[in-house]
Amino acid sequence: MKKIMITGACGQIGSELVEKLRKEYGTDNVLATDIRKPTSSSGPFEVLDVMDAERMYELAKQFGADTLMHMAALLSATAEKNPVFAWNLNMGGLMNALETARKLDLQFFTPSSIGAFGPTTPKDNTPQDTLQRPTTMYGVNKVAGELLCDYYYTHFGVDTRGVRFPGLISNVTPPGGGTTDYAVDIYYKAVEEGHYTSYIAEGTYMDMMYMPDALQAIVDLMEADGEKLIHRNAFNITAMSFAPEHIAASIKRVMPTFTIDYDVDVARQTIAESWPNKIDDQAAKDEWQFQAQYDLDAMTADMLEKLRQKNIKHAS
Ligand code: AKB
Repeated sequence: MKKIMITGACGQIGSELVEKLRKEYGTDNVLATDIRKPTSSSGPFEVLDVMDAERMYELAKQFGADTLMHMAALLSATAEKNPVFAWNLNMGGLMNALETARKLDLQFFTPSSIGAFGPTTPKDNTPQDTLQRPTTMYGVNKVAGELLCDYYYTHFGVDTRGVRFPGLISNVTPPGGGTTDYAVDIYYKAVEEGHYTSYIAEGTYMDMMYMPDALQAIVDLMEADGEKLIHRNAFNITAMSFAPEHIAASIKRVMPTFTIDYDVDVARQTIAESWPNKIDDQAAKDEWQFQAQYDLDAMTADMLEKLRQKNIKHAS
């Protein structure tokens, strides 16, 4: 993997992935693309609407890409508000990206999500291969995307790879429009106000992961020996599973005055309840030695420290 083009490079994952890959493979070997221009760029950048198949293909060709990482997508809560647009963007963008990969023989990565599961999926230790009948448009897109990636591998030999990400927590670029975003917001509000009102109800468990582990997982999966991969796409991966009261307790261990209360948002709560409590990531561990480094308290310590440093910067 040497010449990598990324779509959705200004998003929550994309913005940090670009920096990680530039460190690993060299600044000029990573082309960042997004529909909006970043305020600053550490290397090559091109504006790209993922619905524009021709421009996507031309940019990848001109850059001499050997890898395409397709990150542009609408998240669960936003997709639910505008399902037709979500279908067009999430599926149209993915189709254009897979076609670009097929025509140029690129290695390919795109993330699926715990959103690919639904209320009839086993909730605890959710197996890698199980029932997938999601009840959200995002989930429908993710299941279709997983199948499409499998199809491009089996029918066209495209080296497609992917993971099912849990909620991702980071202190760099805020997420937008996700159901798991509360687990990011809570840290910002803890530092800014010492209090958080959660839109997700007490007792609602979801899988989560700190961003450095998510980025390392992408690199490790893409570097893994393809011969050893049985699943290729949509590997379950997780680092921790918690409910709002557990993340609050973790913050309290560092900031004893922190408080939480609840004002549940029915739309996002319904989505959360349709997702697993905790997925089983043994296949990722067996096939490409996935291992997360951060547990809840390690993540909390790092998040609070980084956000406090940022605050000091803002204040000065
Ligand atoms: C969301 O909440 O929509 C995402 C996801 C779990 O895919 N963070």
